[in-house]
Amino acid sequence: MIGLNMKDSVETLVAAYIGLGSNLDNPVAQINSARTAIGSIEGVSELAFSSLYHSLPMGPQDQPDYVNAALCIETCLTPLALLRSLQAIETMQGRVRKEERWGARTLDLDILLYGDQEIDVSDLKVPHTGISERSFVLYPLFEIAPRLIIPGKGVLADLVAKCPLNGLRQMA
Ligand code: A4P
Ligand code: MG
Repeated sequence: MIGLNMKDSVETLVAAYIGLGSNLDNPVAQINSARTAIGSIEGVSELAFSSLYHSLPMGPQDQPDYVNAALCIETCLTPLALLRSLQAIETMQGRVRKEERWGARTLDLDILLYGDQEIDVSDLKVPHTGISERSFVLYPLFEIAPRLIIPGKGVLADLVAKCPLNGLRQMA
């Protein structure tokens, strides 16, 4: 794992939300081991983890269905340090980046929210792009943070009310 130094950390702890997705090589196991790995990052502790959700693929349809979940953490990592740590976990769990947009993957870890910040730099957009239209993001997030406000997008409960399930279902 990447070592923590002063420029990777902020002074006050921030609540951040991470979206987890997988549709290859035992997605349930992928999501559960990613949860453990994220909780083991230096400077990160878990606050809440949603149920697992079964979802239909957004993007190319010739790929398996997904398992999605949302995780709330408390962290002293900067947004970019958190992104690097999440990408290292994706790589450790066999993620291969291909040309095809939105193709199948063992693990996708997206920073959905970082405190109440809006971030727009070349490697990182927060809130995550498309957050307000994706059932597989909104419903797991709503389960763990029903009163959340999404910076620049509005009240999460209102976004959920407007978003069809699109085949999303909570797994047992
Ligand atoms: N990046 C920018 N902002 C962020 C952020 N907030 N969190 C950059 C994480 N990464 C962020 O990501 C591409 C680049 O986005 C990274 O280099 C990072 O610097 P990636 O993980 O390499 O590729 P990707 O995930 O395929 O790209 P993209 O466009 O972010 O895809 P999405 O939006 O993550 O969607 N269907 C279902 N049912 N469930 C899913 O979870 N996921 C996707 C991928 C497609 N279809 C899906 C699902
Ligand atoms: Mg992604």
